[in-house]
Amino acid sequence: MAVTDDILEKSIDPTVHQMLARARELGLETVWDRYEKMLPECGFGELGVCCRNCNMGPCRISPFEDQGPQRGICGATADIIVARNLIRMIAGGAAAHSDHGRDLAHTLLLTAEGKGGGYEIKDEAKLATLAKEYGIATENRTKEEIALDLAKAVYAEFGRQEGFVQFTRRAPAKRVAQWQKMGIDPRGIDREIVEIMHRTHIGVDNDPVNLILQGLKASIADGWGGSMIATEISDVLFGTPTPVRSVANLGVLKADEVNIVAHGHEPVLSEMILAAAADPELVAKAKSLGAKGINVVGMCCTGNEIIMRHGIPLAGNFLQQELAVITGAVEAMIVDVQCIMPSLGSLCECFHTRFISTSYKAKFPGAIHIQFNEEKALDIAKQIVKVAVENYPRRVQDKVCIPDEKTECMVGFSTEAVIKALGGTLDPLLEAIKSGAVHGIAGVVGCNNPKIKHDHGHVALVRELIKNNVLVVTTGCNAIACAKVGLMLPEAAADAGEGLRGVCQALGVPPVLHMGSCVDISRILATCAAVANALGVDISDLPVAGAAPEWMSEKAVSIGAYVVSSGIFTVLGTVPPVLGGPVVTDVLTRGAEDVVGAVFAVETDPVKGAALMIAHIDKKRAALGI
Ligand code: SF4
Ligand code: MSK
Repeated sequence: MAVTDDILEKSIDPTVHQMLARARELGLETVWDRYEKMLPECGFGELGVCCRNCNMGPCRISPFEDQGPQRGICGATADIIVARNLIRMIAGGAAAHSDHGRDLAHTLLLTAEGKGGGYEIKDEAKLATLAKEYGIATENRTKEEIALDLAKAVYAEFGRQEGFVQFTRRAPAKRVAQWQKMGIDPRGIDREIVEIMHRTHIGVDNDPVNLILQGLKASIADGWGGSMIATEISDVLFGTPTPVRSVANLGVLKADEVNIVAHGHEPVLSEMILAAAADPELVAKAKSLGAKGINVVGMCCTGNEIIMRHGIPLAGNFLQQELAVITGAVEAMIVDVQCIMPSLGSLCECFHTRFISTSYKAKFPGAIHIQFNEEKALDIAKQIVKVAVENYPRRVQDKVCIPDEKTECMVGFSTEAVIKALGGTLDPLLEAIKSGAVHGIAGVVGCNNPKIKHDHGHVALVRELIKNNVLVVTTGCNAIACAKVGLMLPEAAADAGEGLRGVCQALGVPPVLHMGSCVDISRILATCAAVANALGVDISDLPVAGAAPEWMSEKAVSIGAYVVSSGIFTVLGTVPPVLGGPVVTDVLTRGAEDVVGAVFAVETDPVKGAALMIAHIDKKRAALGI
């Protein structure tokens, strides 16, 4: 297997180098090959100036005034088209996160009604906290009675027509007042998403700024609504994460066990897969077929969900999903929704791997579909695990090639766990920020993207931040990248600046805190809100910044929009498709300051991206007089 120079350029991760060389040896195509075949990518698409919103088109606007059309057939300008396209991306992302939240609400409802096939309420303290927030009586009531009212209350957030989404009121009063002033305080989660689809239909909203405001409104309904519901209800059902040690990278696959990769996003399925994999009958069956046991590992955000609650090893992030199959050692790739490449079907056919889809919302060519149903959750999970176990004898040993690399990590820093690590109050963190030992806080999140050297954007940016005493909180594929290079160990404090190093060493925590999956960016929002409320300021006054160094998904667009809408300056490491609209670009990078107190910046060099974040933190510190 030859690791050539061009392979070295694709990732900083040695497992990726090894598996890409292996893919070439076997004549298999990966996401990187398909990316290269796609080049040059469509210039109109990159600028965001193509429109297919009606069948008079498709239309595309020429970036050169004297060469080609400057308006669509209906008369839409480049800015109208760019704004419509951008907020349709937000609608897609907000819908994905929020449907995740809805599924959790549904599971809570079934569990409260005694119909949850194996689920139980694990965090009663959080249930009580949320009940109080919603004004639900708790005295002399069973946890199921309280949970039923809570499930109905959060369910109602999706279809609400008027009023506000309850969790938005966790934001500082000044922030809520600004949202109300600008008309972007969301009414109901679904309503704001639907309104984007209406406004972007031909002949409806043709004011780029008005369109973007609706995009921000829907994104707030995601971050402070759908995503926050997903996080909070997951905690009620599966437990609020606390720090736990585990390992990350493809080396977590085992040569002598049944390997099951749980990939996707929602913990509803993966929690039951874990329970099923511990079933004595299935373990005995695996042993009878020659395996030493059943090894469940996570991929992408499902991986984040189960590593932070159970310490289950994490196989990798978005760009590693195909590579896991190419190890030849995966008996089953089990998926639910989001970030699952449709290429997995044909790739699994080159190996013995069973590709198992489980959601009626997400079917794939080449997959076996076993429909998951919360009411019979454990039974169906056992059925799925059985397929994996029975597949073990079909493994072709000559095809097995598992990289050695795996790195230890400490994960599971929910807001509650952070406060506990601080001794029960935010005060030590506030003092550290005031003294300058912690210069600021950065939320670094988001995907991988073959446009950028895999994990380089994430790791280089995070290293630069901690070197400059900026505490990093992270979720999603950034979290996985950081775990794989050892940045999530308390020992990584040695790589931090002197102030941050001292704080981390005193508390025994890493300088990069794992806060969970993509929906758990809501934990970052809640932490920022708690800090701002403690200081009596708005989030936009805090020395905090955000970044998505390798983002690619529509969910990331919605995330970026709600993070900026929450008052947090955000650096994007891949260029969003907006540059064809000068008004839209100006609103996002300058004008938004007057609307929400924060803007986007685009910087493809991660070290320069970190410098922008640090400069922003400097500015906020100076304004606070610290
Ligand atoms: Fe073209 Fe306008 Fe139709 Fe879009 S909505 S495809 S710009 S005519
Ligand atoms: S999994 S949305 S690739 S972070 Fe949440 Fe990773 Fe992005 Fe999916």
